[in-house]
Order: sequence, then structure tokens, then C-alpha cells
Amino acid sequence: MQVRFNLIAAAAVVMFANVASAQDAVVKIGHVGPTSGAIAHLGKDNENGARMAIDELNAKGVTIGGKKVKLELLAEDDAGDPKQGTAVAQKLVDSKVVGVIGHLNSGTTIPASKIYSDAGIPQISPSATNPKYTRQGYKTTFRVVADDVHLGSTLGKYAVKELKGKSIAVIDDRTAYGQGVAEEFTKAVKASGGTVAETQFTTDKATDFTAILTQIKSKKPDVVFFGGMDAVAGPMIRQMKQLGITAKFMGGDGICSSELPKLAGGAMADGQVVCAEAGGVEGEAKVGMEKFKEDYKKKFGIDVQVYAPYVYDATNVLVAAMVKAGSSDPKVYLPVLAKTAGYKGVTGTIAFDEKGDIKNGALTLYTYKADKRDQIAVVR
Ligand code: ABU
Repeated sequence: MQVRFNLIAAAAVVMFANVASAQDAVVKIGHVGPTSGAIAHLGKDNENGARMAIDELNAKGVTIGGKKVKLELLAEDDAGDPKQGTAVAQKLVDSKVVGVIGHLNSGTTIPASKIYSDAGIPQISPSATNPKYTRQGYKTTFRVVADDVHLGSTLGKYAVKELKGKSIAVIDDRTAYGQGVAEEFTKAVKASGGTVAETQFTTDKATDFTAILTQIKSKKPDVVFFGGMDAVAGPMIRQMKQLGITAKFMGGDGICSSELPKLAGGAMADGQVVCAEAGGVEGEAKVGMEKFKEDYKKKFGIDVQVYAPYVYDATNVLVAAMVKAGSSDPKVYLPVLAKTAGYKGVTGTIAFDEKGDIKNGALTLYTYKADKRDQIAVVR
């Protein structure tokens, strides 16, 4: 009887040791993405990645500086809009978050980074790929994915060398991301001996591409590259089919989502689309990524879009730095975060360079077959 009582008491101790209590100090972490608007599915995907990390950490129990803490996620919506991005950044600073994961878009991440930098709050973007983000001289900016230089140059080379593109058309949505990645793509096409036959622009809100696609059709393109997001790329692919344009369609990480086939309304031919995610794992490391995707589906009932695993890792990296520093005070843990090296995440090994960019970042090239993403290769 006494043995049984002791076992129950021991189990209770373990249970309560692993569950944050109401008395634990609260550590607030911000997350920002567009959870409303045309790319809300991507914003929600990112937010889910942060929620998954926070829930798991709280369930395991987090001790910082000898004190048990409860992590609290403050999730904000910037709607992909630069003005709303800076407004919610200020709101998070005023709410005393000690770190921020986000934002999703380069166009919101870059202006918001000044607000976090002025407040001394570390920010890790899991998906903003415009190189400028980490090149402003701020000590608070970090990124766990490769940037547009890497994305654009790899895709440009692929268009010429692998797809044998002779007549290449480039469209961008005039956002910080879309324009930047299209410029890098164009540079790489030229450096690889290819020619850009036509350049057109649209916006991240456009839905009718008849005029620009008709112009592009006259150049008989074999490759069309789009710098922008999946919500615009989907209808563009559909309208290409309606106009009889059978060219390969390429884009960066912004189009490389699970949602793209649905957004294209069934107009994507197998192997027609080639895109790149700004990260990736190979070999044995794929086991962790697959497990993450299964756990994510179990928890949220939906598939990962693109960047949830990177948000998950970014959140864990942030908290690991606090634990290592023994403090959640940004002044104390920021230098430890900057020295992150050899962190084994589901997206691979994370270490930051002097700018806060991931060292030795990878890219994964994908196509779509039967409306499912199909990996072509992981490249560095
Ligand atoms: N990297 C693609 C989506 C986010 C962005 O950089 O705007």
C-alpha cells in the first residue's frame, strides 16, 4: 500500500514538474505574419509553427536562470502590409515581448526590424528572404533561411542550364521580395548565357494578368519566372493555360507552397512548375522533418505550407539562447543568440554568421506532380 502511495506521489511530482504553473514567471514571445488577406494560409502556417514550439516547450518545462517559466505567444497579424507591420511591431514592444519570430514578408520584416532594433529586441525571420533585412547594421536581426541572392541565382542558373530556357520572361509583383528575387534571377540567367526576352510587372493584389501574359505570349517563352507569392502565381498559371502558354513556370519560395495547385485551379501540368524553398534537409536529417510534418498534421489537421518548420526552429533557437544565457532579458541573451552554432533543428543545423544570416544555408528545388510537391534536389 505504502509502495503504491509512493509511486502515485512520485508520478504527481513528475507531472507538476513538467507543467508550467500559474505562479511561474511569464516570458512573452511575439510572432507576426499575415493571418488575414490573400496569403493568410501562409501566415497561419507560420503562426502554427511558433505555437507548436511554444506548446511543446511549456509541456516539457523551461527553466531560465534557475526559475521555471511559462512561455506566452503573442501572435499578431500584419496582413502583409508594411504599415500594419510597423504598428503591430510597436504593439509587441509595448507589450514587453523579449523576442519576436517574424515577420513573414520582406516588405513588413524590414521596416519592423528598425522598431525591434531600437527596443533592443531580437527578431528572427523564418521566411523573409530580401538580403537587405540583415544588412542594415542592426544587432537584433536574424534569419534561419537562405536569401534572395541564393534563391534567384540558383533558379536563374537552373532555367538556363537544366530547363534549357532560350526565351525567358520575368514578371514581378513590385514588392521587396518579388522585385528582389526577380532581379537576382535575371542576373543569373544572363551570367549563365541566357536571355530575358520580356520583363513585366504586376502587384501583389492583382487578379487579371491577360494584358501582361498576352505581351509575353508574343515572345514565345519557354520559361516564365514570377517573383511574388502563391496567391498571385496560382491565378497567373490558370490564365497562362487559358491563353495557351505552355511554358515552364518558375518562382521562389513565395510560390512553393502546398496550396499552389489549388490556387491554380487544376491548371498545373506535372513538372511544369519549378520553385525553391529557402532551406532543406537531406539524408538522415529528413527523418526529423518528416516527423515534424506528421506531428503538425496531427495537431492542426492540415499540411505544412512552406515555413512552419523554420518558425518552429527559430522559436526553439530563441528560447535555447535564453536558457543558455540564464536570462530572458534581451540585453543578456542577445549576444548568446548571436553565437548560436551547431543547433540541430528539424530544418537542419543552425548557426548564424556575423550579419545574423544562417551559415551554409540550403535550398530545395521542387516541382509538382499530381498537384503534390515533388523534391528535385537540395542544393547549397
Ligand atoms: N521569401 C518569400 C516570402 C516572404 C518574403 O520574403 O517576402
